[in-house]
Amino acid sequence: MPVGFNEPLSFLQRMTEYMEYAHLLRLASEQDDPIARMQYVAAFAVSALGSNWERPGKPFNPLLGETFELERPEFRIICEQVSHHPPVSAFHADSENFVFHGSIHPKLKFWGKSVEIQPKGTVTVELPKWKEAYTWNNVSCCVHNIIVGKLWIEQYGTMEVVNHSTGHRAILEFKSASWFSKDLHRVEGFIVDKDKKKIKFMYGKWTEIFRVTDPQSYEDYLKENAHKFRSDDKKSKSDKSDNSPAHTPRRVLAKLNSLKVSPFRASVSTDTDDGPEEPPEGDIPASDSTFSIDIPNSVTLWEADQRPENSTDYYNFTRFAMALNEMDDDMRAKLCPTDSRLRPDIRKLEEGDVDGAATEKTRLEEKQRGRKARKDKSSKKEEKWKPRWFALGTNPHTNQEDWLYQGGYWDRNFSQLEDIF
Ligand code: CLR
Repeated sequence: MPVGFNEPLSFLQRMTEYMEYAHLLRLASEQDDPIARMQYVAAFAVSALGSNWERPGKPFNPLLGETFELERPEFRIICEQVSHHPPVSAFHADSENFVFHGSIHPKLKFWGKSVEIQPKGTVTVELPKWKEAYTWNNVSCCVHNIIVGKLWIEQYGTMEVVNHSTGHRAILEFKSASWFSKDLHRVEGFIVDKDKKKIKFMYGKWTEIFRVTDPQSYEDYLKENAHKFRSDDKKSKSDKSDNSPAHTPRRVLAKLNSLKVSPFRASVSTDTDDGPEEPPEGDIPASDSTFSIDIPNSVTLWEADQRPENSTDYYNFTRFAMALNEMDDDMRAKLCPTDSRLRPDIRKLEEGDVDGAATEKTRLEEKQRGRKARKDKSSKKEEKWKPRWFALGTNPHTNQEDWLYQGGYWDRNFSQLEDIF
């Protein structure tokens, strides 16, 4: 793929954008009530996706062993590319109040006009003060109009945030715009307790805002506004006029139905995996931005920061993204030599040198292939490559395979690292 599709960030840096609203995890840890904690953890999970709005730039594939670190007042994070085929990126963030870690292996599927990305892997938040762990999965992502037209991103599917200590769950449905354009970017769902009783209704848009209210206020609101919910949406497909979500695997729907917390008011889709639905006109569907965004008795948990004015000149970056390549002299002196900030191709693209970036990218990829060929030839076990900061293990909360941080990065002993750039 030509560098022209790229944005001057590595996927490790893009992943770090999850942390933009890390204060929500601090707020979670400050709440005495487990439901209030769940509200903030769920808000964090939604906020982590906010930076993807209007961000169709392709981040650079991290090189094997590439790392990225970021220190901010609210947290510090270390990421490493732990596998190249298939690509897996692991991260571990910590602070006084929380630990946040996980790994992502994005699976890409090309559907002709669009590309669908399933970010496999679980993420975990630990709140040591409460001895609690929360886990959730990432939802799918689709980039539309990859051949012609304006690129746009949607995220859809079911996210289930589980508190493993109390059994509370936040089950959130990210809606696909291919059913009702008014659903563009909408997220909604319930917090349920271990007996599946609905405790809170949460709703908003992953691009803008996330709010919470009580289930009764939501029910009343639905009754009062019943006329607005009739399927008079011109863009919706007549043969699919129920508002069951596209893309939701049957398994998940069955589960939601059995839990009786289905946030959608219609029958279950029997759609099989036949690719993302294209909106009728191919363009970005227009969304009614005020549509049920103001349900009585709501509290706003998260609101996206406005993008800076020059954002459109800089790959639609958020203010947070704009700072990710920053490197002053102090930092350069202590930085790990495998850090994304030191990648020459990304640096060249950031400086506007597209051809130089392409040349460097090719050089780095060839160097990586050479490294791999040498290792494959070598029979000695100790010469096989293994990640420096993470190791494959079992996540104690999910009992699933996970990449776990082995510690030590912040001691900044960076000897015996391979030269990857
Ligand atoms: C979305 C949020 C998930 C993690 C994740 C994984 C893969 C990322 C995706 C996010 C955002 C969109 C993304 C994708 C990889 C490639 C794709 C960056 C961060 C870009 C937009 C693809 C561009 C394709 C060109 C043909 C235009 O939790």
